[in-house]
Amino acid sequence: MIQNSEPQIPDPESPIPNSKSRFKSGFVAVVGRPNAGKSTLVNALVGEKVSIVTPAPQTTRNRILGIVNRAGAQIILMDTPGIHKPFSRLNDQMMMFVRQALTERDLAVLIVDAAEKFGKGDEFTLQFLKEFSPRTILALNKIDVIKKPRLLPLMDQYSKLYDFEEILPISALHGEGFPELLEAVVRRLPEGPQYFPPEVYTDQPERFLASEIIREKIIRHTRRELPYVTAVLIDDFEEGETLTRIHTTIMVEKESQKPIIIGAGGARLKQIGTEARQELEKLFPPKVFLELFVKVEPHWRDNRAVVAELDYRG
Ligand SMILES: Nc1nc2c(ncn2[C@@H]2O[C@H](COP(=O)(O)OP(=O)(O)OP(=O)(O)O)[C@@H](O)[C@H]2O)c(=O)[nH]1
Ligand SMILES: [Mg+2]
Repeated sequence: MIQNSEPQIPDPESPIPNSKSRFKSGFVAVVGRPNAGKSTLVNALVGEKVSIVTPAPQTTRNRILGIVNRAGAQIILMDTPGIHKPFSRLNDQMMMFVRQALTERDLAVLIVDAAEKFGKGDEFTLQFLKEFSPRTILALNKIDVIKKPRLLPLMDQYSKLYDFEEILPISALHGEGFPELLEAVVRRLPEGPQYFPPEVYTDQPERFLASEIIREKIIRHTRRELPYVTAVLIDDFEEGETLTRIHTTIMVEKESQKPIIIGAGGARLKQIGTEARQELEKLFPPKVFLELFVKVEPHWRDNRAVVAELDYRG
């Protein structure tokens, strides 16, 4: 488990249940279309990077817990992959994680990119949500980039499509609307135990977190040429006092994709490695030795063993 060195201090601004009420806690499924801003929101509310963020859709491939502690409450956010129609074993597994989160939830938060026009993907998402009919707060995200008059008609449109508990405008990037959102969530949580000690903020093993950080850098450098087709497997992870050694395999599907990752004279892979190592050294100080090996694994997205290996709980 990854832990904070300092326990989170309850936020004095946070919604405080009145002194007579008991501790509230619960699991909150954060769902929505790919790229809506789910992971950005979870990171911002937790106050730590628990889930990678890129401008590419289908970045998140797992169900990732991010734990928010507030006075009198513990909110366990479940970040999930974007809701989409799956066409491979990997995508089936991603959607299985969304179903799992929607099954286990006490509450759901649906994140919608308010800057995007309502379309088929939104209809599909609402249809999907209705199969589980959770109590759901709708968060209209990215209000920093939309014209304000757009908001009311959108709220009106959504209110007719699902019986939302509340509809709130937010900007996950700039923290707008967070107090209202947190208050709306905590108000609907059941009374319950503190599931996690306050210093724990995610459930991910260190080696999985490391593979995700590397994958984020790969996507950021190659998303236009290589959408969806890369995966990172940790072959060896040795944490030492002065050095953490991480040996990884980056998978692509075709021989022609290998040079795209490696770049001219290895420049791109070097850049990916440097950026990943710098971030990894913050998690595993003082130094990280990172080895990246690129391998062609044809059709890995339909390979049962490979896809199963990407599930860190499996
Ligand atoms: N302008 C703006 N951009 C945002 C906001 N929230 C998220 N983004 C951007 O939207 C993109 C996608 O964000 P993510 O958090 O990765 O979205 P996601 O819903 O987790 O995406 P998947 O994991 O692919 O399903 C990134 O480039 C974010 O920086 C916001 O409030 N305003
Ligand atoms: Mg995500």
